[in-house]
Amino acid sequence: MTFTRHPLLERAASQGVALEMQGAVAVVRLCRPAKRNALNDGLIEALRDVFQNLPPEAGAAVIHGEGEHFCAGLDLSELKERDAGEGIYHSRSWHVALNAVEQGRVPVVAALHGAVVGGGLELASASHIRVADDSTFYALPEGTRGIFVGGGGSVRVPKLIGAARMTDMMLTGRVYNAQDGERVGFAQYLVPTGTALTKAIELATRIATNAPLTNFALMHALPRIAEQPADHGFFTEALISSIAQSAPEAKARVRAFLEGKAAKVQKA
Ligand code: 1HE
Repeated sequence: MTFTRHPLLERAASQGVALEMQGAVAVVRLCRPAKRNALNDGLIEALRDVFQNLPPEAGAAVIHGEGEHFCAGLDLSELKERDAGEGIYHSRSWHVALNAVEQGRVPVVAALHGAVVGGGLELASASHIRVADDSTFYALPEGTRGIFVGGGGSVRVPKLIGAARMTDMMLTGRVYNAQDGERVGFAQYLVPTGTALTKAIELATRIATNAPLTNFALMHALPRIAEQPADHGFFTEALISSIAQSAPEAKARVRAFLEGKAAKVQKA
């Protein structure tokens, strides 16, 4: 592993978010294990800076947490003195940081283990793929703490599990274990305890070999198309698919298949 040096990345590391390159994969680590990677303002700022300034050689990213848990959510010790106005700006600062994850330059794979709760679940939901190990559990304790999600959770979590399940989690404090979490749609992959990071890096390594325009279309066009009325969606799809297929790289990949030089799809 080589460490990438950039002034903002150096500052991010001092705020608790480290970046290492593994080939074309930017491996981003929350490093506040003593506080279960609870997200204070410094960590949120660091996440924003890291995802807005990924090295040009990064073709995909992985995010994971140091210690026994992925992330315990908002650092509750920072909540106590904030008034309503400050709360709005605070929530908006999370939106900027998590948008940098979701709408950045490269797809992001979250490697989950232990607690993925509150703002930690909001962060995981901003990633494009979630790989969970058997120790993972999901919760939205905001409901029992007398607060509400503020990091984009009310937009992103229902897209994964539906508004009814999210309502239940927040009203009743329901916790999903790893197996049920995969079943309801939190994670696309469920792996043995201790292997989520390896699996996430493996997936990200493969993602980094995709044509950049395909990755761009999946990150930026698909979520918008999915929210458009069907007729608008069909139109947007026609535009983005024609742009993607016009790229020289797409033509080279299709030619390679037709000439028998590219892998076939294998039976699962
Ligand atoms: C924290 C936080 C935190 C741990 N803010 N300090 N999130 C929550 O409501 C979840 C709160 N945390 C927990 O339920 C548990 O800590 C865990 C299940 C995640 C982990 O349990 P455990 O037994 O491994 O650790 P611990 O002993 O509870 O915590 C270790 C230390 O981390 C301890 O501090 P210490 O000084 O006594 O060692 C904890 O106080 C501290 N810690 N979690 C501050 N969250 C944009 S809006 C989002 C809104 C939310 O995210 S609300 C949900 C907040």
